[in-house]
Amino acid sequence: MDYQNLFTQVQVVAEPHHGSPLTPKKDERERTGKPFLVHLFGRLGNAQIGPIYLGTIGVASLFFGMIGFQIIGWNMLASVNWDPIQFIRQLFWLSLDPPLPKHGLSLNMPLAEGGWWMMAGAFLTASILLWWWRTYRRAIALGLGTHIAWAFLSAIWLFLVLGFLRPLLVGSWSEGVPFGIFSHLDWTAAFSLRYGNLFYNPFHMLSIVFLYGSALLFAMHGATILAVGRYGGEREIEQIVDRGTASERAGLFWRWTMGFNATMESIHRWAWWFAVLTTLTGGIGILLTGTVVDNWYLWAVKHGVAPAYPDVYGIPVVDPAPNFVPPPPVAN
Ligand code: 07D
Ligand code: 07D
Repeated sequence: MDYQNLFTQVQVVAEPHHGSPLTPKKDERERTGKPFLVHLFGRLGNAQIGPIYLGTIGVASLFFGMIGFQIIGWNMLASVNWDPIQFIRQLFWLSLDPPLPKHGLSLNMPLAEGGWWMMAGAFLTASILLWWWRTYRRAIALGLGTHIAWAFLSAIWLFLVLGFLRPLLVGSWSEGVPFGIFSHLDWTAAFSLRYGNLFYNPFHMLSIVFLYGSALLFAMHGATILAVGRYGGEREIEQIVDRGTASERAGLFWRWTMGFNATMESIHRWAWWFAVLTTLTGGIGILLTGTVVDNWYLWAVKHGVAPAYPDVYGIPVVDPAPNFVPPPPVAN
């Protein structure tokens, strides 16, 4: 029978191992927990669970993350009058919103007018930055390069632009993203509309190129390695140095079909750059919006990217936003 490697997998079961030895520095601990095997996990990945490294930074990150998560959750529960049934029913529609626009960049506003959002944001940001530090320090401790940490930092860059840096530049925390499943989608759609259609933002275009490219590369790479699994292609290192190996066949396939092929090393460099550039270019695009460019459609018309609307009424299209006069508040 042929070895088909799409749903089937080889589960190598060995005596649980503590992992390569560490030489802990002064402020470092050992990995904790007695490792054990779970067959079902072995069907997805490695069957061994633990030991895990619980350093000060990791514990602090989890602690801050829990606080941020709790602030969001309890605010959502309060918004449905502390009714647990409605909390579950409406969960995807519930939201903890950023401060009211009148508070600008103030750090002192009522909790119900954005104070809770500020706190949740601060705790979640602390948690994410501490987790970043953990990925950096654990890599060094294992003798690895720090590639994972720098890739993660690219995602954190977009996260900080969305919730911190752009609001800071335009002078209002109210520009930040709400915490909520559907409310953050509404924010995304409203943001695009408010700034004249994000499709015309060239950095949004670049971000999409790298997002789609990441999916394509991932599919090609995953499929290629599975396809040469029958020759032991996933055992990369011993494959690279010989002829007729899975690795050489994997390359040859693409050279035959496309005329050009990656190498065992370069494919991972491509993947890294595509993923990293998705959020790197994205963050640039968001930071330019409302700061350098107010309306991406008009920007695109000006630069010959988009055609102007036909001149039907004899008056040119202007950005409606700066001329918008909000209606007077309605008494309730
Ligand atoms: C598969 C790895 C696992 C990660 C998961 C996410 C939470 C949030 C909620 C505390 C690929 C865990 C989710 C911890 C819990 C609360 C209130 C990663 C994988 C499973 N979004 N977004 C989602 C975030 C932004 C957009 C889903 C985060 C921008 C659109 C999930 C951020 C804009 C769509 C989610 C963030 C935007 C989503 C699935 C931060 C522009 C969808 C995510 C920190 C980029 C999709 C209902 C996923 C969806 C979706 C989380 C930011 C747009 C809830 C944490 C502001 C258009 N986003 N998002 O699988 O189904 O990622 O929404 O910046 O269609 Mg989002
Ligand atoms: C959000 C990085 C932060 C995440 C971090 C993770 C936790 C979870 C979980 C323990 C995702 C923290 C994790 C807290 C812990 C557990 C379980 C990465 C994030 C640090 N767009 N759009 C993009 C497309 C439109 C809009 C990027 C497509 C419309 C806005 C991407 C289409 C409008 C923004 C993209 C489309 C619009 C974006 C996101 C099509 C809405 C952004 C890349 C086909 C009507 C963001 C420059 C990413 C951006 C963004 C794709 C359409 C709005 C390429 C394919 C026109 C406001 N869009 N978009 O990786 O960077 O996000 O824009 O229509 O801000 Mg868009």
